[in-house]
Amino acid sequence: MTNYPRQMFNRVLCVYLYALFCISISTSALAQRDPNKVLTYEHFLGQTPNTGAVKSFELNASVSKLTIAGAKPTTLWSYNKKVPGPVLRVQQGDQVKITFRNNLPEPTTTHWHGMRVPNAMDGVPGVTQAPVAPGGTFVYQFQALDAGTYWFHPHMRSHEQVERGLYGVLIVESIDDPVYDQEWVWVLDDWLLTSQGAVEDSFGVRDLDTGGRLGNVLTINGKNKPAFEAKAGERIRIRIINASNARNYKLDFGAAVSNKEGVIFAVDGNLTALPLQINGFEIAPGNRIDIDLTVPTGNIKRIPIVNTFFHREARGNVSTGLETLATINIVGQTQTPKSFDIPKHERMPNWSSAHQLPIDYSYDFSTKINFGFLWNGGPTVHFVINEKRYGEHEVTQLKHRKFYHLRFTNGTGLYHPIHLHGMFFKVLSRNGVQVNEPFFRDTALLDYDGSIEIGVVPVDLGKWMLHCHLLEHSALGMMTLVEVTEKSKKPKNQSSSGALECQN
Ligand SMILES: [Cu+2]
Repeated sequence: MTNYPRQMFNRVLCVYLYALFCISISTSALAQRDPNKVLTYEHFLGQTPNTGAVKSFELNASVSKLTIAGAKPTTLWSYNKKVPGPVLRVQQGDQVKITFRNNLPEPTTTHWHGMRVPNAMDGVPGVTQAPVAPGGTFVYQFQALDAGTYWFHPHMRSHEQVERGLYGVLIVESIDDPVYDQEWVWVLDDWLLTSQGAVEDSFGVRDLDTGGRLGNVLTINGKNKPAFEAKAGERIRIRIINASNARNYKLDFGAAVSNKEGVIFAVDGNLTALPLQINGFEIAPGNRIDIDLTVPTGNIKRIPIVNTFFHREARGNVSTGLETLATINIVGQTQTPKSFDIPKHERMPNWSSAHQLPIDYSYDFSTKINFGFLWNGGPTVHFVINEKRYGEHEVTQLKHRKFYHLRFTNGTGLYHPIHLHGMFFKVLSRNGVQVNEPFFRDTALLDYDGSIEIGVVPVDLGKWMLHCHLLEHSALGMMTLVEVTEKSKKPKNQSSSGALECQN
C-alpha cells in the first residue's frame, strides 16, 4: 500500500513526459516537414467559390483538311475542326461538362493539362479510363477549382496525336481577374512540314531516338509570324501555351518593353507572388505563362517577339534560336494606360529551407539501349526513369496534405520537361543551387545533365502520371505513376512510440 502513491506519481509523470515528448515531436516534425508551417493546400490555393453554373461543351476529334501556316489545305487531326482547337472558357467554381466524341481512326483520350480534376477525369488510358475507341464518346465532368490558363490534349500516342494538331485551350476565369483592354491567347507550336505544306509523316522511328521532333515552321495559333494590333497605352493580357512536342521557348519582347511594361504574372495557371521578367523565362512543352503587357507609348510602331531559346541541331531545314514568332503593330490613338495592380499570389509559401529536408523520392531520367529493336529499324533506345520504362515501376506512394521533397536527375544530354498530373509543385533547387521560384507550376524543364528538386503537397487522391512532356520521350517509356492516398489512420491499441512506454 505504501508504494501505491509513488506508483501513481510515476505513472502520471510518465504520461506527462510522454505527452510532452509527443507534442515536441509533432511540432518539430511539422517545422521540419514544412518550414513555414503551411500545410493545408487550401491555405495557399484559396477556396473555390461555387457558382452553381454548369458549362457544357461538345468536343469532337476528327481528321480533316485544314490550313496550317498559310500553306495549302492539308490533313490535320483536330478538335472541332480547328487548329488550335476551341478555347473553352469557364468561371472558377463552375461545373464543366465536356462531351467528347472520337472520330479519329484510332483510340484516344483527353487530358486536362494542369487542371486539378477528379482522378477518373484525368484522361490517362489504362489508369483513369479506358481508351475512347473510334466512334466512341466519353463525358468529362469536373469543377473548375483553380483560375488560370490550361490546355487539353490526348494522352494516347500523344507524340503523334498532339503533333498532328490535337490540342485546345481551357481558360478558367476568376471574378478577381482585372479587365484588360484586350486578351490574347497564343498557342505556340512548331510543325515539321514537307515542301508541300503537309505534316511530315514519319512519326516514330526518326524522331524517337533524339531530343524529340522539332519542326521547321513555328506558329502561333496556326499562323507563321502572325501580327497583332494594339494601341499604345493599351493593357493586354497574353495567355501563352507551349503545345510543341519538344521545342522550348524563351520570349524576348525587345528593348521597347521594359520589365515594368511587360511582366509574367502567372505560370502554369498559377499566379506568381511577384511579377517575373519575360526575357529568359523558359517555356517548356506543356508550360503556360500569362503576361501583363502595357503597350509602350512613344515612337515605337512595332514590337517583334523573338524566341531566344537555342536548340541544338535538329533534322531538316530547321533554324534554331532567334526566331521571330510574332509582331505587335502599334496602331491608332494612344490611350491612357489602365491603372490596376498586377494580379499576384497572396499566399505563396516560401519553403526557403525545404531543400535541406531529406529527399523522399529520387527519379533519374536516362536512356537504355533497346536491343529488341536493333535489327528491325525500330527505336534503338528506351527513355527510362530509374532504369525502368513505364509499366515496370512500383507506384510511388504519397499521402495527401503531406509535404514531399522530390529530386529529378538527368543522365542524358537532352532536355526533359517534367510534368506531374493532379498537383502543383514548387522548384526548390536547380543543379544543386537553391532557387526561390515565387510560384507553383506543373511542368519544369530539367536541363541536360542537370537536376531539379521540388516541393509538393499533393491533395487530390488517385493515381497521377509523372512523366517527361517531351512527347517522343514519354512514348518511349519516360513515364511513371504516383498514388496519392489519405493518411493512414493509426490502428487501435498500437503505441506510436514503444521506446517511451512506461515500464512500471
Ligand atoms: Cu524527356
